Amino acid sequence: MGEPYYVTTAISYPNGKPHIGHAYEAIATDVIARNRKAEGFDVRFQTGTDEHGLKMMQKARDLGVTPAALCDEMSRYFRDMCDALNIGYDVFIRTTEPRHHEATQELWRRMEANGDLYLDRYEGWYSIRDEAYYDESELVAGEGGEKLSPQGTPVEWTVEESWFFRLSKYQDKLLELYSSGDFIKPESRRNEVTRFVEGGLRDLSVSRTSFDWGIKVPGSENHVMYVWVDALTNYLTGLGFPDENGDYSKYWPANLHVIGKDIVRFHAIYWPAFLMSAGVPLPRQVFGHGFLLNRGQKESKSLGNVTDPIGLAETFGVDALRYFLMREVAFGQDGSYSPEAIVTRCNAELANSFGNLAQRSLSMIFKNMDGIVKAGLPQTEADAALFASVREGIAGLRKSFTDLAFSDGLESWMRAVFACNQYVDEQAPWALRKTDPERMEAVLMVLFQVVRDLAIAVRPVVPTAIDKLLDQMGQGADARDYAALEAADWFTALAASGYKVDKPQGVFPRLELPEEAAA
Ligand code: ME8
Repeated sequence: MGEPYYVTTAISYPNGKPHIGHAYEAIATDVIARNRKAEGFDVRFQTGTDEHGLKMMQKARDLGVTPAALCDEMSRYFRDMCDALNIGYDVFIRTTEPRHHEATQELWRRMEANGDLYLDRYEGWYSIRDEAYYDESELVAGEGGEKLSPQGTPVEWTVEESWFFRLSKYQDKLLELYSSGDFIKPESRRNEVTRFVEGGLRDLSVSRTSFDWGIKVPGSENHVMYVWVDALTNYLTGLGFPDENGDYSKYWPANLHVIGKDIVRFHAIYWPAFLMSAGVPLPRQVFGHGFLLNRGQKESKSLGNVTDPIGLAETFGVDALRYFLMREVAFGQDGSYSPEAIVTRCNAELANSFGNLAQRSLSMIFKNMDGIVKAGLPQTEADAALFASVREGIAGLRKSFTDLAFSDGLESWMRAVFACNQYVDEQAPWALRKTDPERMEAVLMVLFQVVRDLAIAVRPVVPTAIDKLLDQMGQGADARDYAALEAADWFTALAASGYKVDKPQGVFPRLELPEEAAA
């Protein structure tokens, strides 16, 4: 097994069904996990649901059910979404699990032992929706002049006895963390957080007495912990913390927390401060991705434009949705989607360019060579040039994916696909069939090899379709990682095995715009 690599998504609030933002984050993180696996890492991938807090309690009360029953029901939708989108997580964590209570209480005890927790009174503007207190200066005015949080959610003046965390003590250490290395990405978010922390940090209220749907504060049982202390600790719980043997010793500190831009503050300020206080090593990176908009607009129940991501995957196919999101949106920035954009992008790149290249190549081998794979045919300069272009395109993809620049990586891959299609047009194997059948065979064998390499390269993004394609190319299920790209003798070995290509089945169908979307 390779070097450990631990990656997480945020854990979702299951107070509604999963939306496209949840799907986007899960897909992006799954692509990262599959890419790291392909690169030879020993990957651990965790996702889950964040089930405590006032919001869940109120929702359960409105529905006349217990919070626990509501959480069971709602968390299921998030697991189902992961299944529907081919999200290959290793651990799905729920914060209502007993092991999570234990882990969080242990983290609390360690922060307390370090002298960072004290009891006081809290007054301030609290947003239930954001589960956060805001400073007067941060509030904005609503349309009717009412006070709203910076996220536009209602706030209420709240007074309660509370435990406090000495966040102010960590200001310098946090600034040092941001300035050295890559803790916060992308750069724009690092700058935002740095400016915020430079403005001064106040101690943080970390317990509530006004409700009880949460994790009890050890030794202070009328308090439940602030939901963010609870939620952030999930990243440790899933590794067995506080047991520091086993998975924890292998995978902590996490390599990457993938989260959306609205919760960067919690992950880049509170989380490292809690960990510093508890004497736990810090994760290496927090990446704040952008928001996904529906035709440029935020989805909301009142606009009636909320999209069910599972429905999108059913309409266009899981792989097409995954490809679209990774290709269309520059990771880190906001992006927009629409049925037209999905159809246009996927037809141009997956169906017409790569899908067609693969299908044409395998069909010609099947028809004109009885499907036989032949090694050792003479090569021309054009062949060598194509191999070089494909190598370069794949190297570009790998480099960009390592930097989490997925759209750039796929663009580099597409350039190699275009080079292949241009090669097919120039070599015109259908014409060679009559004039120079030997050369035709050589051309088709070049195509077989480059299609295989391009397929392996893009597999983390569109795993199902690529596996179907590689199955038709005699590629072993255990030889689809990037190490296979460097295997020198795979092609001669395949030819020597007597492998024959069967009548190929296309794996990237052309998409149609559904009628209701076209109307
Ligand atoms: O914030 N586009 O949960 P959540 C892209 N429980 N990403 C989006 C998005 C959109 N339109 N809307 C939300 C929480 N997200 C907490 C996290 S982690 C210890 C606790 C992202 O269900 C959002 O930024 O509101 C977050 O990363 C994730 O979806 C879950 O959001």
